[in-house]
Amino acid sequence: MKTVYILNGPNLNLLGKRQPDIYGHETLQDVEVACSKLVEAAGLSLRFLQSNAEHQLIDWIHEAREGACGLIINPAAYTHTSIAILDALNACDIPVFEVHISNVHKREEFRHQSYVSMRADGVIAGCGTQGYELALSRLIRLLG
Ligand code: DHK
Repeated sequence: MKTVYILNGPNLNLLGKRQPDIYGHETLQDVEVACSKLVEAAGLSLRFLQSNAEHQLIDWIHEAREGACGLIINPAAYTHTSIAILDALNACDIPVFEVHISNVHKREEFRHQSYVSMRADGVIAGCGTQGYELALSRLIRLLG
């Protein structure tokens, strides 16, 4: 069975508790449940992961490079700083989508720059946690 990877970066383990005015009230587990339903309906399997550590995200991208049919990533703050994550994504030949829960372009200037966007096939920002489902439905259509 083909596997979709959904990777989440630092502080997203606090989703639902952290700045709900910006990131909403849904937890990361709620997001995983919603994504699982879409992935299962498409006959795919899901690896849904979160880490606060850059090296762990990079190791999972390497894993996805070997075994995944597509990758969705919310790199959180590493979006704006991590050339290492960009390099890891550039080593992947699978479709890559970048998700941000908030509209980063409406926020502080340091959030306007994304290294990951230099590789992503699509970017979704400002659609709340629904952004994960939007990215997934695009990925599933591409794979179809
Ligand atoms: C999440 C974060 O933690 C921030 O560092 C990013 C992103 C935005 C989001 O909107 O999902 O700047």
